[in-house]
Amino acid sequence: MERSAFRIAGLPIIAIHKVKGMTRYRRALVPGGTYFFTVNLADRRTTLLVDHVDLLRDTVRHTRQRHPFVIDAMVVLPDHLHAVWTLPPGDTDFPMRWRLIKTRFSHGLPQGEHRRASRAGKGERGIWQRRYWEHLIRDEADLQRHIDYIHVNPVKHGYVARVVDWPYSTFHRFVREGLLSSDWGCLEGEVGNVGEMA
Ligand code: NI
Repeated sequence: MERSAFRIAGLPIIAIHKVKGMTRYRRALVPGGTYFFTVNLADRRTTLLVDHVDLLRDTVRHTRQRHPFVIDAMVVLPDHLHAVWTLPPGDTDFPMRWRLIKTRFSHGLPQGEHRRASRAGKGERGIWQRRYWEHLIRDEADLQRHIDYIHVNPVKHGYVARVVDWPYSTFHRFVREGLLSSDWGCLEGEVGNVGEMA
């Protein structure tokens, strides 16, 4: 039994115990307020998101300052990202937030990159896929599954052998906060394929 807790923007996530090395979280879910997302680039062969990860970070920060939300977990892969967000009570406007992030990131790219990526995606707004996967988190088990899925994703996609080796992930925050150990990993079968799109 291991116990620790931390708060992000006032929302406590409490790790209550570990089962076979996996941390189980308990936190107060805001009904209707926590979502899992998969957002893809139009051209899945490009690596824009990690090539320009600082731009992406600034873009997300800029958007959050104006339209707050909590990032419960997030991972950035070269051509797509996965995230779990909690929106303020009564606010369900994640489409506006994604629109702002996608637009600002696209316009922040160096001209050459922007043109190349736009061409590949067939149009000015073609850097990102227009549609994205969204899933309303139902309960704590669902939250757990999606957070695990996010953290194991770089391994699942074959970018690294160990979860800890992928830099663009909230996994490292979880380790810092004592919620996960740095050697954490889970088998793909335990997490399943909850959120990939073609
Ligand atoms: Ni993925």
